[in-house]
Amino acid sequence: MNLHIDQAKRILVANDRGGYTVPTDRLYPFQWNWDSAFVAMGFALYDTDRAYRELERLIEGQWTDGMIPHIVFHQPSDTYFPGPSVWRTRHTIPTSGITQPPVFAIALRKLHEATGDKTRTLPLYEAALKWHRWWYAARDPEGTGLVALLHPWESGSDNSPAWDLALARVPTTTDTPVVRKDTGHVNALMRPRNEDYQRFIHLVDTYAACDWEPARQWAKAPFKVAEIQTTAILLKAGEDLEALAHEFGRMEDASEIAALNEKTRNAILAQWRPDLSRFVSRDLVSGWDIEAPTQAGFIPLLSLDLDQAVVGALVDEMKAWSKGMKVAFPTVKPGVASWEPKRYWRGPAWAIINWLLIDGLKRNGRVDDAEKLRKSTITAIEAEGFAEYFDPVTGEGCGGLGFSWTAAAYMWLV
Ligand code: 2M8
Repeated sequence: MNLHIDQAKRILVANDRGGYTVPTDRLYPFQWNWDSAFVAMGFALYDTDRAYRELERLIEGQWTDGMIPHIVFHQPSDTYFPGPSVWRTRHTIPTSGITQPPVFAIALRKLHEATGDKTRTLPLYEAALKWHRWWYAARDPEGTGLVALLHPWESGSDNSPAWDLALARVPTTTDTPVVRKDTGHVNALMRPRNEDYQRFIHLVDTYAACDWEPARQWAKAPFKVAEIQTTAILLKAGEDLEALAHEFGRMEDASEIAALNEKTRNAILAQWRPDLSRFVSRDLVSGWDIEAPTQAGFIPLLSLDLDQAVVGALVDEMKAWSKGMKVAFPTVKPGVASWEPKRYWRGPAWAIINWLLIDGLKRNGRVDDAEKLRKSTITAIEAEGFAEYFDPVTGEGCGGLGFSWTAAAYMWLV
């Protein structure tokens, strides 16, 4: 019996708030979109009913236009900022007004494979397809195949150096007073800086003034990034939705999704930069490539069967970043000026990112490299516990503790 698996399950019990799981107590007291998808995959290993509940509770927050918001505020809590009164979305169940990477359909396919329960999977498939269409309609209105983010929080990698240039154009003025709660729970040195929060909230104010209407937001957005990590995840979700559509005999859905997948596959391939050995995002305000060296550039491994020359270059680059690190994989290239090994998405290693990379390495035939990354992740968690993330230099567990997606990742990877 692996005691760590027991502990991981206990974390998910402790973070249960009635059929949904908070990322961790107090720091994140609501249901987060991609956290719940990772958690559902963890539950799928031993409690499929609970896994379905996790996804069912998340879609209670789905908007009529198809968006599944990044936070669903099922019950009030005063330990988090910004809460529902800042978002002003006027949704029946209070939610935020932005979204997060679409891991949901990836989790749903795994869950369906575990149960074969069409009755329970089908409504979730419908919700996922509606959201998939929303991504293309609202976040790629020009039909490029890459989807854009209008807020760094949508990436899940909130203060990544990838946003530094694009975010610098966003004013620090806000209509809403910024009253941070996060730095009361964890060390401020591990969190985004105050000016980041000013800009995050400036964006929320801007979109609330557009009544959260996608076309108005698109026209007004001071931050607009066609993002490679989210698009790569969307493509994997598209592959999984296409497989479910076939399974359910939904042939029209299947061909619609296949066409979107094909367009996105080509669009991602066009973002390969051989001189950087990475894929890059594009800043749609300036029209420039985003060259900041972050983990996002490797995530296309997850959803593309790449040429071996490209895989070789990606893997060599990944190895160079991991060299001398106690824990792989650093989310920013060690040694560059923006690298801060303890500060959130500016350098630390995250179990869920490793999970995506491990799947991507396996898909592209790099089983040994996947195995090394798997061991590094497991070892870090067993040494330090189920922390939100890890300092790759020292291995120290950082951020929130008793963290749900780290528990789910452990169960999946061990
Ligand atoms: C972090 O983001 C939230 C905002 O969504 C925050 O800092 O308040 C990110 O790590 C994000 O990826 C994650 O989903 C969320 C909850 O774990 O926390």
